[in-house]
Amino acid sequence: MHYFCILTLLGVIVIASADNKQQHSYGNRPRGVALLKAALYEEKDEFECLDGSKKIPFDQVNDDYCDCADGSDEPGTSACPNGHFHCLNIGHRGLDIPSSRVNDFICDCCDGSDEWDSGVECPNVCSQLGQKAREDAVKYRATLEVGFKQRQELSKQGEKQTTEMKTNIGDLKKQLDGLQPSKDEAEKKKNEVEERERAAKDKHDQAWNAHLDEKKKKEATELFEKLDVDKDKKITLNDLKNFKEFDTDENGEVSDDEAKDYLSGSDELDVEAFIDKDKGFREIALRFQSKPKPVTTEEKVDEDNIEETGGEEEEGISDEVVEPPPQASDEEQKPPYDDATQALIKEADEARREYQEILTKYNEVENTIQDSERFLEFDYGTDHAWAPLKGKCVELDESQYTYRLCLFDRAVQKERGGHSEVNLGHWKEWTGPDDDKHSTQKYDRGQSCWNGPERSTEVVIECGEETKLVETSEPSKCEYRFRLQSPAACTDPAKFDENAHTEL
Ligand code: MAN
Repeated sequence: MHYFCILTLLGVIVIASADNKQQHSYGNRPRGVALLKAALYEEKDEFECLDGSKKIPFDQVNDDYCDCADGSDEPGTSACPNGHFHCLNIGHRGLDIPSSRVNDFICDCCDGSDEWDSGVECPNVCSQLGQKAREDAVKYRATLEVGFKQRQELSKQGEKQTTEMKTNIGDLKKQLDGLQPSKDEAEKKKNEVEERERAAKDKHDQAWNAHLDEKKKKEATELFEKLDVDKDKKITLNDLKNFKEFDTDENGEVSDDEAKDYLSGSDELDVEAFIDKDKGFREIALRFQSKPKPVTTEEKVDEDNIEETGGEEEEGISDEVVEPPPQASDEEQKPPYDDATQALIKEADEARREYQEILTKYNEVENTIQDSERFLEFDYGTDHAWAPLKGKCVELDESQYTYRLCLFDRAVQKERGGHSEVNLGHWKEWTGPDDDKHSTQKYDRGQSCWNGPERSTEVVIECGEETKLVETSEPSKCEYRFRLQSPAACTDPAKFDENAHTEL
């Protein structure tokens, strides 16, 4: 019995010593509980876990043993892995930290309250930090004041711009509808006159071609008659053997094969075939053109193989010179179109000009509509404040590069002093969290990285008095991050005041 009493006494002493350690400035609340949660931790016989899952004796709160699944029974120790410790940070700003940071030998709270049992001395720096934070807040408040006014201005402009554009699109579409009949009419007229113009030109051209054909036929017939030495109305191999022009290998005689080459592979050609076989006639004509010289006796004697090919008396080549057919068909100028055709050409030119004029106007209107519709496809924020900034470019020099961002268009990296540009991404979308969507932009599909992804850029946006790039970095290869300030991101200072008030 005596022994039992001693144990009980020892237990009381241990608890009392734990209590002693609970010297803190949380008032009646257990250590680590924010003032806002005071009512939930009011001292009673029992404590109910905040998720309602369990009730435990109140003295098990902060007993360094985790009882509640949500960690709510250990706000002041590191016993629960999912619990939270609230630093009061008087003089600065209260802060919730994960329980695991309690007594981990690292000072997390500016008042040092998280290291209450580790032995680590954490100086209370809240008043200095608080002072700095208050100064920063005052500056930020002033920026918000100026920036928000500008944002309201931008918003007004943006709204005007988008409404005007919408109205414009309506007007332009009407204009387009109005232009359509005149455009159709002008096109119809142009097609109709062009049809007549083509017919008249064709007639003229056909007459000209018929004339050329006739002329060619005459020339061919004349040539045929000259080549038809034996006048049997056929040009045969024997006929051609009379002309040095067909002695392709220039051995002093025209062989069967050489002659055949000029008769398109045949042994003989009558006048119709000769005329028809345009190629044959042309080649013969050209042959005469390129070798107009008659064959001299001297030349014949010089040939080595005269003996072998037989006497020049019977089989040699005659001196007769065949005049090449005149090439008049190529040289003769096509006569000008007759007056009626010329009048039609003029009429068609005028119809083309009129159609072109109206088409250009129509296309201009159509392009303006398309540009406006494309402009309106973008999300310019809830108050359209980003609309006037579309296409605006800002630059920043960072190490060896100049970075440029053209809003809603693309991001670029340029070697300083160099000319070539690397595309860091085309406009993709707003990527901020649901409740602050317009705080981050994404640009992707940039130039491919060697052995890596296509370059892309995330633009993190904060309030500033002017739209400018303030920082650029490449956190991982070919993935860039820009920090952009802009009045379009400034929120209402009244809201800031409200929040500041709530925090206090
Ligand atoms: C260039 C620049 C860099 C990038 C490398 C990747 O030098 O675009 O930003 O990291 O290419 O090869």
